[in-house]
Amino acid sequence: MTETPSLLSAAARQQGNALPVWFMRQAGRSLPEYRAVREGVPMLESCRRPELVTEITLQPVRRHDVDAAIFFSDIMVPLAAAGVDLEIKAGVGPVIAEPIRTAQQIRDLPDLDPESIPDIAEAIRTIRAELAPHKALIGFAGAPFTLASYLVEGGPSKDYARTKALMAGEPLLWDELCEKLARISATFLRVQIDAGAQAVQLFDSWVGSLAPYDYATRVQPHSAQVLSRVADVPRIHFGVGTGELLRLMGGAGADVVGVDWRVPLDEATRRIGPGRAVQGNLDPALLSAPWEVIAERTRDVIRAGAAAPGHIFNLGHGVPATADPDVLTRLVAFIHQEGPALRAEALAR
Ligand code: 1CP
Repeated sequence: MTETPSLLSAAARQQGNALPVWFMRQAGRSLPEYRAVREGVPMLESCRRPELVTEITLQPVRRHDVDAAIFFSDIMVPLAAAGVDLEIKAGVGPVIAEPIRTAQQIRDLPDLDPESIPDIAEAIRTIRAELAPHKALIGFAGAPFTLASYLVEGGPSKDYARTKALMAGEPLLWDELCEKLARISATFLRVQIDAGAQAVQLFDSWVGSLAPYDYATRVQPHSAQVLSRVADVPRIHFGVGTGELLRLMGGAGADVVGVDWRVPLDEATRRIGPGRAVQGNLDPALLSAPWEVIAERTRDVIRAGAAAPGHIFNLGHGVPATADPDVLTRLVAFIHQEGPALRAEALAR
């Protein structure tokens, strides 16, 4: 008999009192064993070596006993694989050699051939073979807006000024760019699902910078397109600072909406509307607070999450590089110990 991973039950809104937990950026710089295996290997290269991807993906599962592994890769990997000239610079993030500034560059943007990334499929298969059956493997991709923001700005940005100028000033060109990015992301997700990823997360990390009108007209349709192509597995959709966009993000079609720490999960559930599970949302900055504070705020998140038809515990964004891994391990144990009783109590109210 195989045990259904608790994350999949929660995404299907059938979790009962069980409370799955994983952390965005659980694999990465907060772990000494990650820093050790990454030593001297550039980020993009490390994402294309199946043994390394497998090891890094499994590190936080072994150490913290989280209920899901997230595939170790990056939202820029499928763009690089398609032929976009880019780098992921340590301490900076993605840097694009020739940022998109002309219509011709959008027309020339290559497609992603699924046959060109056999290493991704191989890594997924190996991870699934090594992962305990009650743990879920989450695949992921970047949503068109967040990918476009890197391509247009040329790297990380604070205001997304050029991206917004293209979206508002050349909406048809913007749509053409996003249609291409949606195809690339959907292909990247399909390769992961076909190789064994059991759920997917579509990261639209920077979409919280947009007004609802722009999101509704120029972003949601493209994200919805990606999500509709992977409807055979549970889909999680996440962005930062999306308090005013939650209803529209729920409308993009995911099964689970990821919420940052700014909106309590009961209020987020009201905004998202019926029928969708939530994921979140402890403020990552609290990881450096005294344990009793972390425990109390975690209890608050669990109680508020019971208002939704499903709840996957997570941070409101990624694990900070400076986080103490022992705190994360203790947090997972605490959620496993106290989560079910807290949920049962909150559900009975
Ligand atoms: O040298 C290093 O260790 C590089 C740091 C790093 C890591 C560990 C980058 C560069 N990417 C990653 C892995 C990664 N990226 C994962 C798998 C690890 C895990 O979650 O456990 C995932 C899911 C991502 C996705 C990703 N990349 C997002 C969406 C998630 C989010 O945090 O909002 C984004 C926005 C990126 C771009 C990116 N790649 C790397 C950095 C530092 C950034 C952000 C740059 C910026 O601030 O704009």
